[in-house]
Amino acid sequence: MKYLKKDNFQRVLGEASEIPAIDLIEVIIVDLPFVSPFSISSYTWTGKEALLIKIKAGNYTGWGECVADPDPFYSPETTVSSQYIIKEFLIPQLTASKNLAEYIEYAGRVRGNMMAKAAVENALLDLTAKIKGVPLYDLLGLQPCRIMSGISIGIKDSIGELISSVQEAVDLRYHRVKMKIKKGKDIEWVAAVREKFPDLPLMADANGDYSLDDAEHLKKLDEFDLTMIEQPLSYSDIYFHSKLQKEIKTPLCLDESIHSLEDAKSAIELGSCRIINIKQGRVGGMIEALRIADYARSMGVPVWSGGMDETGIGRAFNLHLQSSAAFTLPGDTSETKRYFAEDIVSPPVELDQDGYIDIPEGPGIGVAVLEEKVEKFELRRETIFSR
Ligand code: OSB
Ligand code: MG
Repeated sequence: MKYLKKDNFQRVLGEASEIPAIDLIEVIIVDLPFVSPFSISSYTWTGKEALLIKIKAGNYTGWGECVADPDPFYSPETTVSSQYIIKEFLIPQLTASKNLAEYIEYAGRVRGNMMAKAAVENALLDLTAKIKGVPLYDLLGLQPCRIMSGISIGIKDSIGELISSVQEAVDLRYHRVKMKIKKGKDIEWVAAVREKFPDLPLMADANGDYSLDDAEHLKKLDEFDLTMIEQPLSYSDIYFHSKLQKEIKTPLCLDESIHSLEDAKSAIELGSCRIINIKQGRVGGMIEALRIADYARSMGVPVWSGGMDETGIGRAFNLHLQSSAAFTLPGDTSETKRYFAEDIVSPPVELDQDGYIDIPEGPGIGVAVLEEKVEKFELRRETIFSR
């Protein structure tokens, strides 16, 4: 079985729960310009500002990426708020803990701040896998496989522009296309794409732009055979999605309002969604992501891996995650070159002829972090621990 049955953290890190002797921990904030701006219903980004964590232990270096943006327009967490939580709470406990179990228990007491927690966990997992000399998927007890690709196309100025972006994605053999929608750029826009691409696996993401009062309007999307509608209602809502799901035929998918296994259980029990977008960076890391995936699978709810326009570091974690057999739908992992002219890792993510992506081989996340590129895009850096 490719998916994890037991408690993942215990299995993965419990046996070897010593924390490696850490020499240095740095937080580095980088800002990579996008090839073109990316718009969702709530905001437009022109680049990816990301907080990176670098943990050095002897000759090994583990990397983590925090998916928070500098602004609170997707999530309440920001690069600055996560830097604060990491520096003041997570790292002091990590370096004072005798073993990982102690740190994990403490991290569980820190409420919210899942993006900050994920970044620290990422770096620890990458470091641990590198010390053991195994790929990250292997550390997590997963089997490598070809990963299905998917693309998230931002809101465009015109329907014509949208159609040509979808055409490019289809030509590259992406396995499914997600289009962003918002009030005023929805029914007509989806209809136009569906008319041009009748058989395309297509879905729409509203990033919380609607309310239950818009149910009649949203029901018009039922005629376009979308695989799902992602987060139509508020970023924090679970309950009203259950009411909407009863009225609409198209499966709903939750993104923003799922931060933990508990949230996933509430959503599935209430019938708020029939599909879940799992972003490891939004739910506190790979371990919680796998817990949610396993639970959803046991409930017959398909999941897929979302993305946060990550640099190559976060993107590599998303790829390893998708080696879990619970991820049965194509995610939002697309080619590096559509986001960045230059990335901070090598090799870039590329699609093969059939639109699949290979998981990078090699210890840890399997991609090499190019420190000269990190320096090139660096905004600021802080040493938060040194021996
Ligand atoms: O809602 O999934 C989202 C990007 C930034 C913030 C929110 C979302 C997204 C994406 C892009 O859809 C996913 C990606 O290409 O990494
Ligand atoms: Mg989304």
